[in-house]
Amino acid sequence: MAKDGIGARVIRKEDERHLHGRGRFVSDIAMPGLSDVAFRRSAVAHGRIRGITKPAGLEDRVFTAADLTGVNPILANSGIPGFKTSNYPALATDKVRFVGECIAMCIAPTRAEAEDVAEAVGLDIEELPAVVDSLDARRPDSPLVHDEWGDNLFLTTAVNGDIDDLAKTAPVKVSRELNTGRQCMHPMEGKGVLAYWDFQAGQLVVYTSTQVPHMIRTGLSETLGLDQAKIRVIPPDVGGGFGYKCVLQPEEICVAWLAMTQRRPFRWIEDRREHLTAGANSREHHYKLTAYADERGRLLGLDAEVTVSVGAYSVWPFTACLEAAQAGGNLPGPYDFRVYRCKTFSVATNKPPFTPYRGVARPGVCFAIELMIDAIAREVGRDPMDVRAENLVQAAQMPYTNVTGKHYDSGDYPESLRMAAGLIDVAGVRKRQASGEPDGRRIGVGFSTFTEQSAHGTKVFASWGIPLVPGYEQATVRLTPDGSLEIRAGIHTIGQGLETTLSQVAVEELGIAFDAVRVTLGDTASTPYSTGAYASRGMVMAGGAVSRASIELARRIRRIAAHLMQCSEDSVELKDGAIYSGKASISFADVGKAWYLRPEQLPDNVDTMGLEVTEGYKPKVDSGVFTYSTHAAVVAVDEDTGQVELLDYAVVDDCGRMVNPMIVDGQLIGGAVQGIGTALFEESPYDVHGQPLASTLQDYTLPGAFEVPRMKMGHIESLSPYSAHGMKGVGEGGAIAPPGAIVNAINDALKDRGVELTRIPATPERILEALIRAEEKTASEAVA
Ligand code: MCN
Ligand code: SMO
Repeated sequence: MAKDGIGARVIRKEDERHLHGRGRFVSDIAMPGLSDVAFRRSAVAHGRIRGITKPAGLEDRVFTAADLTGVNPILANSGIPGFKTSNYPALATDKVRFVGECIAMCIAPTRAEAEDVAEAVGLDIEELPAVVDSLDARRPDSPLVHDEWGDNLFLTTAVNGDIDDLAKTAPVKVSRELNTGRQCMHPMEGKGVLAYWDFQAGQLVVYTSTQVPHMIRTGLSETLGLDQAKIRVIPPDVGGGFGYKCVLQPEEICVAWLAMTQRRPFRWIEDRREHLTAGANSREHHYKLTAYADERGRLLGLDAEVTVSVGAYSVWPFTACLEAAQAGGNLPGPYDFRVYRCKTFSVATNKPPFTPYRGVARPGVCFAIELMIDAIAREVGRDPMDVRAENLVQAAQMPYTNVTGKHYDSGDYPESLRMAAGLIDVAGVRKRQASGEPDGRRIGVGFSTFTEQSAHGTKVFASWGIPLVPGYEQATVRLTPDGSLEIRAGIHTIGQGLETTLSQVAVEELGIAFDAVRVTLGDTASTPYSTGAYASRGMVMAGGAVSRASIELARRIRRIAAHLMQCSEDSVELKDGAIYSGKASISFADVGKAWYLRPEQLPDNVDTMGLEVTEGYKPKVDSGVFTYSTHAAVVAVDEDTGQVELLDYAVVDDCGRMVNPMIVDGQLIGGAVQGIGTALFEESPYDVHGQPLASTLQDYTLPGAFEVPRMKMGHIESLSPYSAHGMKGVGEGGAIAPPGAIVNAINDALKDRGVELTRIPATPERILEALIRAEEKTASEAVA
């Protein structure tokens, strides 16, 4: 391994500026003549717009749909037959379909003044009955979110495994209904966008807090009707994205339109209330599952119905059907069974559109299948850990193609379970459980294991039916005349450390010093096209591109160096920040100087391609590379208050070759904290009229330091045969497993009380309710 290359725990490059408060986020950008934008948003979940009145004297400060002539709505169409496309206008036209939908855009020198203008806008809206619950939305008599559809179904899909025969013969049958709560993402920095017209370049310049700058350029071009060459998108520092910032947002279109038409700078910065009520929504799933097993709890088949409440509109480019497609495809998880039937329903409701969120569908499916595994174990009277271990795909079966055709490339799933059990000392916990806690609380232990498709290829994305299919990744590497290295890639760093890890890949291939590497990401004017950072693809895809480009650059450097050192190219070695041939050495600067500044000294056989290389990475196998993980939780439950304390928590993960093990740990811990939020705290509830009930962080509980235990980390490094250096993705995984592990642990703690929770977040209120219900049931059985 090169010093500071792949595998090194290098301190992150980006932290120098962030820890000193010198990062530059959208709201840090000052510009002469900048106007702020505030939106007048719908206060009703469903309504017909009868009239909008601009406040007298302020007409030129207010813009409505009628002003946005020539602006196309967001049309996130899917190629899948039967998918209904929603017409998502940047500003509402005839109807509003969720609380928070943008109706009017108001401008002023400051945000406070812009908000005053927004409040003065007169709205005449006829309120209509709202559709809030996803199962209600499926009923034939439900109000319609989109009148012309005739129902509320964006899409239904079906996988028709032969489950009926199995249902007749299987010795064990377990049925459950499970629910996951609706959630927000809460990056530290909310969404933000600033746009101006650059007269010199003849371009609309859009600074936006995004994971996907090149895609935003494509999306703005389509909605604004402006050539892509006339749009430059620059993502400054991004304070977390988590999926929320990988779709085109109406506010982005509005602010860009203002700058395009008025030719001066405008910006909108999302506030926390906008984030909570109008912005990011995700995670809300309903499952109806029946599992069939043998007497030992060996899973034979699964019959599933998944309903996702995807909100009012389809987001671009990931659409309203990605979540359910992922749910249906991933529900079988890391388990080895061959019969699967699954119907999915992506239903429109009067809630904000559904955006991808770290893990995309898999926190839900992992919760669902992991609770089923424990339920089966209880049904057959065995320890859930043993039943889980026997059902997992075994190491000897690798590579393994599962019941939905996913190709698990490498690894030892049961070993991750054994390691996690060791880290939390499961035997010790069982002993402690048997002897009882001195404070009367009940303790329990739970596991959850998943496998996660990462860095998948074009065919997989295309099969999900999305309007823009993510392709390959590209990167440019360039040696400068003074021997530094510049990396340019169209992907962006959003907190996950790519500036550092892409540098490490280049260091590994080129032997150049880590500090000599500079990374520019995301600016559409200076980086090759990329679809961006999402789907845990950055390391494998952009890392793969940097690797290939660096290998080619190394070849070119060797040729020039061989001439300068008068040796054969084969004897040239790039290592430890210099260029060697035996004991002789020259610097990277010597090569840079020779090519750029003194080319007359180079022989004719040095090709003219120079010291700048752009290369791409395309997954070898379209199904991508599969990371897997087991989380283990030990909880204490207080039966009087319903409070859950996490006593111990372990994460064992295999993301192939870790480029920076410190960053990998950070990714896993950060993800797990979000997963703990999903499991125990976070929810965006809505009342029957579609009014959001959590509009401040007082109503929406995020886990803080007190709620999160010190996590124990374990790693397996089984290299993927399909990626550069055997890397696999890791960005999302941490968030996937906590709900399954934690709720299994709570159910384990309360099993003697006849309690089994099936809904998250598992709040104290829900736990107390379940305890009371179980008590009532026991009492009524005693009477009978
Ligand atoms: N890495 C590594 N070795 C590997 C794999 C990854 O060192 N074998 C490091 C790399 O620095 C890489 C990071 O871990 O950038 C995450 O890896 P990867 O799985 O390739 O994910 P991406 O780079 O594509 O990042 C996106 C991913 C997603 S989809 C979400 S959602 C998410 C996440 O990363 N959002 C994040 N992690 C986040 N972390 C922060 N701080 N903020 C977010 O918004
Ligand atoms: S939700 Mo991550 O941006 O794929």
